[in-house]
Order: sequence, then C-alpha cells, then structure tokens
Amino acid sequence: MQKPLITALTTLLLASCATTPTPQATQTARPDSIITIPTTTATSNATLEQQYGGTIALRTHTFAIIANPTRQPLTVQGGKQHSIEKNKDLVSIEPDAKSENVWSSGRAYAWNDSFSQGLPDNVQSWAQIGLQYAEQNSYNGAGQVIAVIDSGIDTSHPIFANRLTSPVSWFDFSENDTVPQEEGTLGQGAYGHGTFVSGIVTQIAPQAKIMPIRVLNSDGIGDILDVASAIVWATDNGATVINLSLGTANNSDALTLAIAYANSRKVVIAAAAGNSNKDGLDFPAQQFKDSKFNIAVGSVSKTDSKSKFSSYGESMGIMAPGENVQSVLPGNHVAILNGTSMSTPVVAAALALSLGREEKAEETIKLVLNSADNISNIEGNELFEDKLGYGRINIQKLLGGN
Ligand SMILES: [Ca+2]
Ligand SMILES: [Ca+2]
Repeated sequence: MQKPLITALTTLLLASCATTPTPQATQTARPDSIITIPTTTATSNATLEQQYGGTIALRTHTFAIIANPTRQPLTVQGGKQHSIEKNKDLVSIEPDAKSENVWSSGRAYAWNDSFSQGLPDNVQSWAQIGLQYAEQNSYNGAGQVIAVIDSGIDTSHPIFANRLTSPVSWFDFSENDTVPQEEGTLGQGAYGHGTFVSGIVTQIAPQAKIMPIRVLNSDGIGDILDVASAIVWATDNGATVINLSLGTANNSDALTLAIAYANSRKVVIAAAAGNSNKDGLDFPAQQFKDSKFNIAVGSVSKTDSKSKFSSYGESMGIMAPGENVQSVLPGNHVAILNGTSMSTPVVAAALALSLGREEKAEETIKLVLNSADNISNIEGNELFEDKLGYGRINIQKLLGGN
C-alpha cells in the first residue's frame, strides 16, 4: 500500500533534483577527517584547498568545511586555533548509552485511525505541560517549519498527512540522496527513531510543518559533516526550528559553526542532553549554556522527577516529559519509548508554538526558560541542584496563560 506513494515521491524528487544543487555535490565519499575554517566569501575554494589540502565539502558565507585536510592551520583564526577533527560515526542517538539502552525497550503496535485525535497514553504528560491551552490560545505552530535532523522519517505514516514540508526541502545526508525515508527493520537498531521524534513534534505543534532530514543510519549513527550539512541545509530551506535528538561526545568545530550559521539566520535549536545519567551533556547541548537561540533538553517523569537515564548539568536549559512517551514508528505503528530524544521534540515544538505567536526568535528561548515550572522540590531532584535548568516546560505559561 505504501509503494505507489513512495514511487510517486521518488519521481517528483528526481525531477526536482536536476535543478537543485546539493551542498555535498563535491563529496563523493565519507571523509575520515575534516577541518572547519571561519572564512568570508572573499576567499575562494581553491585557495582554501591549497592552504589545507583536501576538498571543500561544505561552504557558506561564514565558514568552510574541508574534507580530508592534509595540513593543520599555521595561524590562529579568529582568536581560536581550529584543528582537524574526526568525522565518521561520531554522532549518535546514544553517544554513551551502554548502561541504559532506553531505545530498545519499547514495543510497537498497530496504528488506529482514532489516534489521529490524540494518542491516549500521552494524556497525563500533555496535561503536565499545559498543552491543552495551546489549542485555543496559539496557532498551533502554523507558519513554522521544524527540521527534524535524525534517522529519517516514514513519510507515508498517516500521522504526517499534510504535516511535512514540500519534498524539495527534504534530504538524506546519510546516503546522499533526496529521499529521507527511514530504512531498516522494526525492533532493530534505531530504526524508527526519527519517525518517533517527528510524531512527538506533530502532537505538540500540529499546524507546524516538519522538514525531514536524514543524517543517521538505521543503527542511529552518523557523521559530523552530515549533521553540519543538515543544519545549513535546514537553515537555507526555511526551517525556523531545528530538533537534534542526537549528540556527540566531544566539542566539534563543524557543529559549532553550523549552529552559529543557523542562529545568524534566527533559527532556534533544541538538542538532547543525553541518556547517560551523568554530570555533563552531550554536544552540542553541552555548549548551549546561556545561549540566546539554543536550548539543552533533559527528561523528567510524569511526576517531574529527573529521569534516571537523563544526563544533567550546568548547561541544561529545561526538562520535558521523556518517559513512556507515545508516538509513531514506521509501517503504521505506534509505540511507547523513553529518552531525552523524546523530551527534545516537546521543546522544539513548543518553540514553534511561541514563534507562531510572532514572538521574536531572539526572545523565544528566554520565554521558554522563564515560564518553566520549578521542580527542585520534587522528590529525587534535590540531588541535582542547579543542574536541571530552569525546571519543567510549561506551555500554558509560555503562551501567556496562568
Ligand atoms: Ca553523507
Ligand atoms: Ca535515502
């Protein structure tokens, strides 16, 4: 039943591909290493390639990423010494999840058309964050575009009918094609992760459009260059919010400059804290402390206790429900899963609700933080003082309610 639709989309996408150059047109393979250099348009690609060796893999008006560079920079650029970083397989839905494989604990069952009115197991979690208020007191994200940079999406799942951007804005950086359809086997690896995350976005901001961008393979693993390319792609194609339910263990120049590029175009970003129950978040969330445009998201239970898996720390922005969250999986499935990956799209979609009320992008993060409910007195949270951000998101208060 899905096949005719996918074939039709493929034909459409191939047609559009002929006129739309991809940012990775020059990238023929996955580079082992990259270097990211702040630069203006005054410097040509040829000059940069000559200077660092390697090949330009991504170029904007503010920075360049060079694949397989052979030379480290000789001088300090912009007050910071940029250096060669590893690229392959460094991004993951679970950078350090050996102790807690929350993803594989779920069980999928069949989609039922009544679910389009609301998924029954989320009633408590959505009441917890005051979501009902948004239905009457916001435009439900109309006019906003949320890029979900993840393992792709099942574009034919009924929950996404009329909720995706035009296919010309889709891309699959994992396979370098224009079809970000999830691929894999249900119950194996991370297959369905991006679909699940997108299904949460659309429950919170049903009038927002989702831009599916694939950077992770079916094991939930991807490259730094692909995530940086995806952030730039999303920005250039009209995203107003980016959801990153993924992370990497170390700071990355490529991600830092791609995020700065997005922020310079007033794109706001929510990123997952990580599922390692440790003090210190995954990157890029770890570098979002006091950021005007970006927010790190951790997970709480339905009663506002820090989830045992959720990482915590001084860079945390806000907490959102991430336990027993109900959403969708490919092949008309529904499931209940845990993780900061599930909390993050709650916040990304809330940012879209706020932006949809014509709040300025540079004010949105502050509004979300200042409207949060204090959860420091909730049992168990006293162990994490000042490490759960501003508290648990409250969409009702965010949108002006009491
Ligand atoms: Ca790629
Ligand atoms: Ca593909």
